[in-house]
Amino acid sequence: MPLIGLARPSIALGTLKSVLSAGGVRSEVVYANLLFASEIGVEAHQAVSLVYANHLLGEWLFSSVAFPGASTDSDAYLDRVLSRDIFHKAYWKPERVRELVLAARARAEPFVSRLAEDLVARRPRIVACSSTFQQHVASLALLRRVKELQPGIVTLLGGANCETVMGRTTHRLFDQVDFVVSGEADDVLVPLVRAIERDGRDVPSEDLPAGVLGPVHRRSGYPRVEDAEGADDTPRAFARDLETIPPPDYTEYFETLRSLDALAPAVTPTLLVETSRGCWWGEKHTCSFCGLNGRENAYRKRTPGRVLAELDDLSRRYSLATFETVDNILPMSAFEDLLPALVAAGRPYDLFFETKANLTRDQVRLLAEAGVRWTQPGIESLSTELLRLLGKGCEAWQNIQLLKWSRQFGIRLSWNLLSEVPGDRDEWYGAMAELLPLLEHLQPPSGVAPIQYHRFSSYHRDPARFGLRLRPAPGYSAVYPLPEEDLADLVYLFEDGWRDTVRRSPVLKMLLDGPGLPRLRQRFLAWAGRWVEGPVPDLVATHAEGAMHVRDTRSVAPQPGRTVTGLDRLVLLEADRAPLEKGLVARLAAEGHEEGAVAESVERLLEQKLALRIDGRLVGLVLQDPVDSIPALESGPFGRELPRATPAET
Ligand code: B12
Ligand code: SF4
Repeated sequence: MPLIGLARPSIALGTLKSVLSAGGVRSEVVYANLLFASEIGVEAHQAVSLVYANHLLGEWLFSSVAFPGASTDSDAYLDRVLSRDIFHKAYWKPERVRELVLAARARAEPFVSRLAEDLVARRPRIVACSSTFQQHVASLALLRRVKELQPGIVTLLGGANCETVMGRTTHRLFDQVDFVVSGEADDVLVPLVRAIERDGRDVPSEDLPAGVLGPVHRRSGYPRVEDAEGADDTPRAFARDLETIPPPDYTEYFETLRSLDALAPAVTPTLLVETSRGCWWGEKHTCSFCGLNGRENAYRKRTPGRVLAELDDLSRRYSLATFETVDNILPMSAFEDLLPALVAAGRPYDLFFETKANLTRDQVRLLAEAGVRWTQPGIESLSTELLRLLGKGCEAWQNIQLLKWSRQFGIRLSWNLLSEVPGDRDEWYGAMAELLPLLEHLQPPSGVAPIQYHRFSSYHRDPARFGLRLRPAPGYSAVYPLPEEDLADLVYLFEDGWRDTVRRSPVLKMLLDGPGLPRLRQRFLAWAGRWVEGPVPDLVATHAEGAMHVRDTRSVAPQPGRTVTGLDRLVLLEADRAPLEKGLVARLAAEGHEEGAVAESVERLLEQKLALRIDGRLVGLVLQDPVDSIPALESGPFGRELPRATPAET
């Protein structure tokens, strides 16, 4: 269902279709997100999608269809959204967005009615929706209409929005939903469908697999389990063995896209593939802001043989060689098996992976050689103090090393600097701001973004520990006609009441904000500006006859070129590995260099801004010629929706 990106087939529905088919159950997938986007136009779809998620604009489009009779003040809601959404303003004038959004909302009701009629005409036994991101309200609207048209049809809902308590609350509040699957449906769907075939809606609770909620629970009470901390929770289904789950079937996605004249030319699709589930890091230390997998982080992975076969099969079936993996984190074993196998196969695919940030130089090079030219390494910060608060398990110097090697080997990064981290100190942002100009030749983050509060994160589970007063993001109250207690159990995004008050009050902001964070934002803009306007700054060395010739086009460059020789050259070469400074001095002294001379050499390199000192280490910043080019934004393994409005008069 709408509203979700257009350039990717659903790996959840593609997989479940294959699971059903393997279990002897016939099913069809309907890409209602594509159908709706084709009706409202790509521009309107983008205008809605680009709005900050906490406003819930995609959900709001369908709220009057899901909850007819509920009163909403559209003008007040849109005024609030349009006045606060900064990103948006770069692309469209607010009046244009209002016009597009209102036109799209007016189409929601007829769209849902027609879709429901079409589905009912196909005479299904079960109608099911997948709900992640902002697909919940449109799904509730559709299932409601289907029930009105044909009360005998059994309805089913699953997806990230149905994880544990959210699934239970959805089921408790909305009786157009007969069954909810909380968690991973791969192993439970076929038994559930068989039980429904046998008993209809009246499947007894003992026949419902763990993680499935049914009408019986409305009468007998919902199943409960204790979570890891002993708190009351709702069960989630869990697939133990990824190897037994068949590859996804994306047939309907490509058929639908091809059939929509208004959409096909504007959408460049990519393929989704899954090599692992859960998070091996989160199994031990979940990052503080992470709400992944309803806290079920148990890590499971597929064998490299299976992954390679699946890449090959999907690529041939859909004539595409671009893949976005949906793994939370790349398995470290991939450096031993999957990635070398991709190199050996001649780098046949263009791949995206989320990875841990503390990778070695050789690991980064291997990623690039294997065709992983775009990664999301969860950098989050260049301050070790902040990284500690965030529970990232790495230090600032490691993140800088990753930035350096990714530029060296031509890997594009998706990364952010997080701000407003609970427990932070403004001086840490200030210290980071001082670093940024030195890194101008490395890829800038996409922004300095305030931390978000997600359900299942440490912030959500124990707000008092972080001094937070979390409440559902304000957009939800414009979407659902529900009291805050229900919303608190239904939704995914939260805001901190106190920070929100500060953010909105210029006086409080002035009193409480220090100079560090604004300075960081300023420095980020300068950095990003140089990359957008071009030419991209360089700090690159060529080597000849025992000398290093360094070309430096950063704004902070003391001079555009210099030759580094002798001990300075030796120290700079060592600094590429970011050694502990003490160890570096001791090592070079043991090799016969005078300790004082080494220390002076270090100071000279710092002055020349060829290295920086952080976390007790000396981090060399210079890239080595030749530097591989980073793939263009438009050529990555992500799909694309075009045209995005240009920052002009639209
Ligand atoms: C890949 C991914 C992305 C990708 C692509 C997403 C896409 N459109 O496919 C990108 C990078 C774009 C992305 C972006 C974001 N993501 Co993301 N992402 C994921 C990730 C890592 C994997 C999703 C996935 O495809 N998994 C594999 C499939 C097979 O699993 P699944 O979708 O969960 O489906 C299973 C079950 O849910 C269930 N199921 C699903 N549908 C149905 C339907 C029925 C009928 C049934 C019975 C069962 C069922 O069975 C399926 C098989 O087991 C998840 C985390 C996770 N591990 O799930 C987060 C996740 C989906 N993302 C999340 C978030 C918050 C975001 C962002 C908002 C992050 C941000 N702050 O910017 C953005 C916004 C994206 C947007 N608005 O479009 C949240 C969503 C929360 C929610 N309630 O919706 C998740 C769950 C992570 C988290 N907890 O924080 N994301
Ligand atoms: S943020 Fe990433 S690395 Fe951290 S626990 Fe979540 S999935 Fe794992």
